[in-house]
Amino acid sequence: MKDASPRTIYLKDYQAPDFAIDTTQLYFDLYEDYSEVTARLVISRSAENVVPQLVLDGQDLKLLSISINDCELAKDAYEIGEETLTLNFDKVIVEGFSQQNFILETKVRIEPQNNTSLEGLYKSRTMFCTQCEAEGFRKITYYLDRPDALSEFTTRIYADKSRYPVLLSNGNPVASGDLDGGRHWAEWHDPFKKPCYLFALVAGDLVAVDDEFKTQSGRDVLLRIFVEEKDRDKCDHAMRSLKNAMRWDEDVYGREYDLDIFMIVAVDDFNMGAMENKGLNIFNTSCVLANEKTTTDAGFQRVEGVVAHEYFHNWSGNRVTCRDWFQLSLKEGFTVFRDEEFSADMGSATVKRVEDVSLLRTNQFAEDASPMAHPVQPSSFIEISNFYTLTIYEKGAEVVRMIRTLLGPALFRKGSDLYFDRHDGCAVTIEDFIAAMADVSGRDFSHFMLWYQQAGTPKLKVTGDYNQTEKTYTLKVQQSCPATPESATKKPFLIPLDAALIGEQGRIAPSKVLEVSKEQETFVFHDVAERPVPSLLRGFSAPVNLDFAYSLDDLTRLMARDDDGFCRWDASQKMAIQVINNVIVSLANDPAPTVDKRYLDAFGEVLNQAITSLKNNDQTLDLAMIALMLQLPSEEYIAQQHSVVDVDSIHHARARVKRKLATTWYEEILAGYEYLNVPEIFAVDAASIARRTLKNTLLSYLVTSGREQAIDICALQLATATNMTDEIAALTALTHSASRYAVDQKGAALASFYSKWSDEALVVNQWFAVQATAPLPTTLNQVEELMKHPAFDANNPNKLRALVAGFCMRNPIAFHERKGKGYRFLADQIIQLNARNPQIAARLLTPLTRWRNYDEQRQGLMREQLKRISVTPKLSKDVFEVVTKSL
Ligand code: B3K
Ligand code: ZN
Repeated sequence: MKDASPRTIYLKDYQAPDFAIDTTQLYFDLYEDYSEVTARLVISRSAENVVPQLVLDGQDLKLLSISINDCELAKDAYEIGEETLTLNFDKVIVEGFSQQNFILETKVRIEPQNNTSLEGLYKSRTMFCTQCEAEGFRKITYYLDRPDALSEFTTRIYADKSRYPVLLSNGNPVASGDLDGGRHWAEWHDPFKKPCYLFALVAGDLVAVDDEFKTQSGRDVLLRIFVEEKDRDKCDHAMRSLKNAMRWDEDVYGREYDLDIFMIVAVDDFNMGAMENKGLNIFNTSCVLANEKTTTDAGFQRVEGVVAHEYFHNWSGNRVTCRDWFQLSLKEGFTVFRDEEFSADMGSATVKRVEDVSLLRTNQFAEDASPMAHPVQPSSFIEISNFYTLTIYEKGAEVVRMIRTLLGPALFRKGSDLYFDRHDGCAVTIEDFIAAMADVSGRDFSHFMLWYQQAGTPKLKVTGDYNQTEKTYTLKVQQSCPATPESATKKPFLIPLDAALIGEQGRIAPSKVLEVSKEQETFVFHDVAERPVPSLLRGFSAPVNLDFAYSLDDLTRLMARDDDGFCRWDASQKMAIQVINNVIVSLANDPAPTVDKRYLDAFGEVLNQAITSLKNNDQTLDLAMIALMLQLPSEEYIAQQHSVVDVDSIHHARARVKRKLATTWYEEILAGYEYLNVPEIFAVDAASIARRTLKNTLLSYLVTSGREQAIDICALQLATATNMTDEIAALTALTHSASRYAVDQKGAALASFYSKWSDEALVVNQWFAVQATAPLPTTLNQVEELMKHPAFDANNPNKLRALVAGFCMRNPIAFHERKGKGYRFLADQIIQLNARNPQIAARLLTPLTRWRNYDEQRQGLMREQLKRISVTPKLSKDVFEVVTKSL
């Protein structure tokens, strides 16, 4: 349990450490009911003239011995606090001792087998593993647990040989050997200095899948993915992704791998996706294992993206690291930007952009509008674990993307080269990154820095005016930004607004990046031959809310004629939102409102275009884009457009529009489905994924029609699917359907799916998630029942994410049930998790922090649960911070 009286940490208080740990030698003695860690640290003073003390971090450690220069210390020479070990040099009586340079050795006892926080050294099933970022190393040994303390690590691990034949740590293997009593040992040395958050250790019974990579300078690197024997057949995709990422980073950023070995280990119990420990990445199984039978296309893409992300950290994060945790986005924003671009290059770039923007607009914009809003470079925090957010990651990536837009790709690359060269081996700040970009371009970034310092999503209100006689088109742009916790008033941002004009037949002028820097600005386009529709924020050139009063006719034109794929898709979404919003308004006094025909027609046009191209076997049409344009915006995204979220109306209006589309175009949807539902050799390339995405989008519409024929088709797909994408799509459509005919079949379908896949934990998680996200009144009961299922494990974050987060974060209509049962359920879970796994507990709180978005009754019910959580005894820092900031 962490500190009982949480303290706020401020960026402005940053001070460089007084000491450096030049080398770190670690000895781990691993046993079943305890483990011992000996740390031998060569320490030198790096600052003069300060108090004769050294304060090390440490938490939940039992100190067994402590010595300086190999002399045991007297009791009064050190002091053990709740989270610290303080050495009082004045009391150190050791011959020849100097504060300038000495060796500190400590030995501590810890209990990894009882560590359910999954931070520090812990056990995942039968294996020992670690997670140290951000501040988990202090649960392993006394240390300077801060990212600006870089040290050279040597690690020796002792363990039982039969249970733990594989012993791993960072860097290169040095030596190993056998011991009496069935034990053995291995030693690793990492030649690159690193902060302790990048330390890793693994001990387990694992098999390795091996490959190799030749770097651009001709060095051979051994690549090893360690998994349990049963998962040996699920490593190929991660390995291929890793090699692609290594090649890509050489080609696009000139970055080469630096050790002789690169390892990935898959573990079941992990708080997030994966961790970039130097040379020894530790992965959540969900982000590394993949094969067609058990993994959906989204799963394959996630593996590719996360493998690349962690690999890219070797430079953006490890070789050049963060000075302090306020700089987290320095490594995360930049690395997300890098992995997004990598995935775009590996598959369909437009689809990738649409997916990334969807995530950002749906979830990061919501965070920015919530009590947890914070700048990309926060100025304070209580618990850093709470700041691994969409703002740090996804908005951080958008900010880097804007820099590239402003500089152009060539200068951006020069800037990144300079950044890596200038700061290699150092712990630096976001300002250092920007300085490199400024130095190569001569551009002044002082105004741009507001993107790092001000939270909140700017709003761009744009109007357009065509002057027929002058042949000019004038855009008036006005920017504003809502207040956020750290500042009520905002200075105007520097916003790159990529814009073009679309005529009846297509783009009528080259696109250009307008730099909006003031509250109000006007831009004039000349020689505009016809009245255009503006294509704005092309490629989503800035993370802002765009407000332009497009008519349905304007949007139809953009959908058909815009040459920017993102804007084409966005037009389809804007159109759907207008239509759904109209239905919401009409629903108040008409139980069966009509759906605007222009939208039905536009949908039919996109659909027919796809059918024609399928019929003619025309490969030029991007079927993935078609699928995305046919999908309605999520309830969560629609909710964003409302100042008071009416969960029920949004759900019913959206469902109504979907049903109307499904019945209006039933025959066409069926025809499209049949063209696509043919036996194919499974592949995970962009074209194959596109075909499956479109097919399953169409299946979802078919089932929405409620027709028995459609449900039979769905059941047949479920029974005969040869890959998990098709199988889970059919299971989802069937399980989420409210039609009687489907309801009668779903029990058997779910039972047979479970018995088929009960040995595959990751598939069982999907089975949990499908049930938790069913938008039905019975779902909460179902979720409560499933929590008693033998396959559920409340200590496993993946299971919690599937069931609890699935229900509370991805099922608005069921979670926000009027009486507040969903809120109470969530609070119960958080109160229990608070003690066991504070990080996950705090993360699960997110939906309750958004209480201000709802009607008064729901607000009251949500706050009641927040208050209940806030008075829980021994509240962790993690939960404390989120609850108090949101109440
Ligand atoms: N850097 C890690 C995240 C660590 C989270 C610690 N609570 C994974 C990543 O972003 O690559
Ligand atoms: Zn990362």
